[in-house]
Amino acid sequence: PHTIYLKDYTPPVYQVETLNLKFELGDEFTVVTSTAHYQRDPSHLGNTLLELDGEDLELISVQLDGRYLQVNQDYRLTPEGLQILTMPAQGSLEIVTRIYPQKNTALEGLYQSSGNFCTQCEAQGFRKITYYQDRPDVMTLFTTDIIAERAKYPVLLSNGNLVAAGELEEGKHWARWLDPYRKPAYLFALVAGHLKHVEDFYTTGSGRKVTLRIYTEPHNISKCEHAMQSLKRAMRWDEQRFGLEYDLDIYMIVAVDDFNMGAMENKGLNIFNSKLVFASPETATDQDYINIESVIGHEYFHNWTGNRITCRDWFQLSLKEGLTVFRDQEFTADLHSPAVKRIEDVRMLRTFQFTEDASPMAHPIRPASYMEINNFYTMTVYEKGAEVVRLYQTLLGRAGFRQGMDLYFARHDGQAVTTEDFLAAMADANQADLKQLQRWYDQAGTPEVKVTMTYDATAQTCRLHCVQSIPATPESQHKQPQLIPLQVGLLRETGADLALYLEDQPCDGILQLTQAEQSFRFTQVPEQPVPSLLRNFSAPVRLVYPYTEAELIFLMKHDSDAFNRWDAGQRLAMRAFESLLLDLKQGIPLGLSHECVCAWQVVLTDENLDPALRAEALSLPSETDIAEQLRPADPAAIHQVREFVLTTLAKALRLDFEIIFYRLQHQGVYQIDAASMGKRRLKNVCLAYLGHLDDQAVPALCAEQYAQANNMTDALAALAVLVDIDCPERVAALQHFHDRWQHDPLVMDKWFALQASSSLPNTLQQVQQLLEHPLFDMRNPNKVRALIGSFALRNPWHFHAADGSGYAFLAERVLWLNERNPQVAARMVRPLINWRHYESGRAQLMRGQLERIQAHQGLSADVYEIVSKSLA
Ligand code: DPP
Ligand code: ZN
Repeated sequence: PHTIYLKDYTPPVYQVETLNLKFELGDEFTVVTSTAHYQRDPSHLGNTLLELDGEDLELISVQLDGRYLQVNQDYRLTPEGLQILTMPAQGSLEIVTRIYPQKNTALEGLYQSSGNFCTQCEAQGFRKITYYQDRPDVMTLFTTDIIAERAKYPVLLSNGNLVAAGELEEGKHWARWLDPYRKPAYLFALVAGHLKHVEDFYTTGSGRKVTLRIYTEPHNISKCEHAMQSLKRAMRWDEQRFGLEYDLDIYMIVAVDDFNMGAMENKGLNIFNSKLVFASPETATDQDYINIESVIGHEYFHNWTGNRITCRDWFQLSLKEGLTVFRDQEFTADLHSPAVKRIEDVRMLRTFQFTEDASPMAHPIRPASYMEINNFYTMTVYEKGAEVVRLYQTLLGRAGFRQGMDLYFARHDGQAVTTEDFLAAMADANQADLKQLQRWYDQAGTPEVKVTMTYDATAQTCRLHCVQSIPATPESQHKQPQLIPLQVGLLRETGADLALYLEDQPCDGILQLTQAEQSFRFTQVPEQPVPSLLRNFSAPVRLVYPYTEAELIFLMKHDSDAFNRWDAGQRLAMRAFESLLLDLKQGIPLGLSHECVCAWQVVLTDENLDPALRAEALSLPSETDIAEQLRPADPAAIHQVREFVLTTLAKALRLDFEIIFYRLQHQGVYQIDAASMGKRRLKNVCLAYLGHLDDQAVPALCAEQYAQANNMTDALAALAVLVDIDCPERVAALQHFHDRWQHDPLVMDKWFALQASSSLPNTLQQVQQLLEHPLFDMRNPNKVRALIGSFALRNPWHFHAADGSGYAFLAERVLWLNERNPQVAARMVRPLINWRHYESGRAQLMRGQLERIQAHQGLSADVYEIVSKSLA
């Protein structure tokens, strides 16, 4: 595999005016006829070479303006595709290829899922369908003809509008779709199969009526209502918040069971992992409901940020993904609780993106090079990318951000552009100098901001001294300071916020860090305050401040910023873990301070606090978070101290947990509004704590909740507690769940995932046995993620077993997947790559498995890139 560099970008020599695709879908193979009108860029006078990408294609014929071309004379086949050697300034190329969708296990290009045809073309799947310039800066008008047997494939779909359809001989039929918007090949989609749909309508702000359809296999048709309502909410929200309306007469979503990612925003024809469409109270958790709404929103929002304005090249991926994740985050925040959404997003960012940013795969949100672009659909490009978009809004305000968006659309609608274009639109619309923000796009690594405070009682001033630094990462050792908006508050002894004056000027609390070291002096500060720093997580940085335990407890109680009130609790827990780990090492008996216990009691029992926020506060940093922050990590010790803290809190606050649990126990009819979800969340957090008590009553309590539950959230929460306890109730409930849900693959994913995350001693053995379970299927990405992904990512204690058994297991699965689905294989190998963060015994074992994978013959580019970079 070779490396591709951003600096080598050159515009395409030929543009495509129109593209006609004809698919003859067959039982063994599919014949694709593509007819494209090419037009050479006038600036390229002499160039007659037209390079088309193609992979795994059987070429049948090539015609140029009606004349058959001869191999080696008129065209050449290369490992990357097809070169037309004598391409005139304009001409029509008809290329016929044969492909084998039924044998496509990589799930890229055209493939089958449950016997139906579907496509996944982003990033470079289109080249597995036909020879074409498979790059996002080549945009054209697509017309698609689909021909198939009517009995097997009654539904034939592609992008745009259905313009004609008819019958053919031998029981076949056809349909023609025309997409009136120019688009790159990665947004092409085709679906053919035995599908049913639900239909609804949406009237846009300007009064156009849009048909909305969700297509599924017939047996799932009853589970699409939530997705449909989510789509309508998303359409309304984008009009209200950004003035953006949908632009076609029909919007279709198709749910498929076999899908590498979450969902895909193909123009007018989204294809979704069924996990992100189907919901009913009995089968989907509250989190599933929220995820569905957010991903339906995400793909819908792409219609403007991604489709109408797309990326010039794949280095610009964050242009559409960071922006669209930001938009879906705002959508969820506006519809539910902004504070809860912010906390959850930051929790995920810190757990997974910070880890990635400190790994050998660290890359800027706009990478400068890649081997396999599929490896860059990352937490960094998506989630950190969204944080960088958020920086504009924090700096410019909502109104200023909206002006920037408006200018971005006015300037670039219909174009393929770069992140610089986005920055320029934001800056120009606000007459702001945002040049320094560019560094966020080019430098990898999580910035660290160290703050210290000095208070001068005589002058009544308070100085915050800020030092920023960015760790070395593979792409550069020496970093330039970035523009970091640091939102702060100063708390009085009463807990109230002081009015802020910077050098006697009123201040909104957002400090702009632009230099490596900087001081800010607040005046008119009558008493020594406690600083609240990085409020609402105003930038994706690690904030370091020498807080005392007492100050953190004070902030937990009083901070007016809900995010920081939560974060103070997380910091308090992290301090406790750190000192307990030291005690454990030195053989000192473990203990948790009385003040700490009381601090959590105060939060738990604060009836004025939103139950969801109480639940968040009681959800302590995960073992993965601790490993990430306290290196070199010893996963066994981390597990031990974290369990110690949970058990100590459970014992000390047992009565409170029980009171709250019983009070919230029965809620009647299942509802998915934010308030009901918050109550269920708090109740189930209480149950999880009670699960840490060594008490006979606990399994019975869980078994009862499991049996009584009228919704999946409560059933699963009870089962999750049982799964960590070796008791007859565990066996019975797992068996019951299996028998009840064996017909539903998505629910069974939960059953596999639960067992893979169990803390009981024989978990790896159990996981290995489950690989043989008749309902398990290594070819289905959801199953792989449920069983193997959960074990490697959600069960650090067992995955990092000191004997290396977890690592060996993962490596073996990665090699199996490597042959069949490289994209998923490359995802699964990731838990090994941060081997340098672990104590030396485990580090060596992890490295050993990476070397074993590297030595394997026939390694895909996907896996090779990650493994070789990890070992470098
Ligand atoms: N572009 C897709 C998404 O993020 C990924 N396949 O929505
Ligand atoms: Zn996206």
